Amino acid sequence: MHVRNDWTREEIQKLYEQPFLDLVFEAQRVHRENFSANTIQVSTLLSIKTGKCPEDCKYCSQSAHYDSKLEAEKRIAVDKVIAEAKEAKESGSSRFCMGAAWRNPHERDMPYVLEMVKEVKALGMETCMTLGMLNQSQAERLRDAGLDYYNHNLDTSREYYSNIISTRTFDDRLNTLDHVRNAGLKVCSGGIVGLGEQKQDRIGLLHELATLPIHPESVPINMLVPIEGTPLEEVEKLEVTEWIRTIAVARIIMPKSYIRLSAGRESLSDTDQAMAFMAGANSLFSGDKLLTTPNAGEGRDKVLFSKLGLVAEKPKLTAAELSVDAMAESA
Ligand code: SAM
Ligand code: DTB
Ligand code: SF4
Repeated sequence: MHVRNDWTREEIQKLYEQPFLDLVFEAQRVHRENFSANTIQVSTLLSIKTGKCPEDCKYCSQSAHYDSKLEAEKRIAVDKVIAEAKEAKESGSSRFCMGAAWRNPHERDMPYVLEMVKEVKALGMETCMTLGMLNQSQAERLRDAGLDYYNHNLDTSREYYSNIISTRTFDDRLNTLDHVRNAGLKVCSGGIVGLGEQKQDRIGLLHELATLPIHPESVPINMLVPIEGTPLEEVEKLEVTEWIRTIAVARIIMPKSYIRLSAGRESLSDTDQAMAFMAGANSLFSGDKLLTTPNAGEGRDKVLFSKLGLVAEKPKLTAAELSVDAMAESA
């Protein structure tokens, strides 16, 4: 299938606004052309530095600008991270995603994150980090340490961005994505719905993602988890069908990308999630916790996978990585 980076906003709007069942049907057709129908990629998240973030993202429990009652935590020890990664691997996760509440990593943080990447990678897992803005040299050093993916979301449309975050710009986000891409890392970038945005903003976000020079390999579609104490605490809940429409359009316009069910799953029924898989979602975060908020736990996901006949994807490792993995397992 031909992958397009020249989608117009009008084309995306037309896809988004078609009757729901036509949209989901088309998304499932595109999905089956590009992926195996019943396989889901599973990642696990861990917060390696929690809270007191200098950024003012209005949705976030970790921003120092709001009183969200979150208990802040300093950088956690690398040993602890490795123990969590091993546990995630044993429970069937193929990728380990480490997040820090920073505007950007300071140079003094680099040895810490680089060591962590090396050690998680040595377990035979795919590695992902989300640490805020990166400069070119930081992206390259992360790549050299064995980082596979970098998560950095565009979050919402360019027009709505300043209503949600004022401490950085949409172009700051695009610059970091450029550095990550130039370093040869895989990109994980998506957004949040349910911020009080309009349909036009969801369409605008999809348009930005699908017209990047190379589509992100992974596209998380988060649904707002309202956090007490943040400005978006009382925002009106978005219709689940709008979240599913966003997923379905993402699947159609970025046919080779993994579309990830991210935050917000805990509050959704199994049938809502089944509909999201039907709309082409094929990855998710497992475990009881996301970064700071509860997630549909492992037990609930096992039941969901078994009910729907879904299987977790095995990590995609090179032959050399697989032999390291086998050695680690026999040790
Ligand atoms: N600090 C880094 C950054 O912002 O790039 C990485 C961590 S941040 C928590 C990662 C993403 O999680 C955000 O871009 C946003 O899409 C999502 N997120 C954060 N808080 C959320 C919430 N309350 N509900 C839904 N998604 C949320
Ligand atoms: C993404 O798009 N969603 C994940 C991951 N990337 C880092 C984070 C969701 C965070 C939800 C709110 C919380 O747990 O603090
Ligand atoms: Fe900080 Fe990321 Fe939360 Fe924004 S989303 S406040 S950058 S941790």
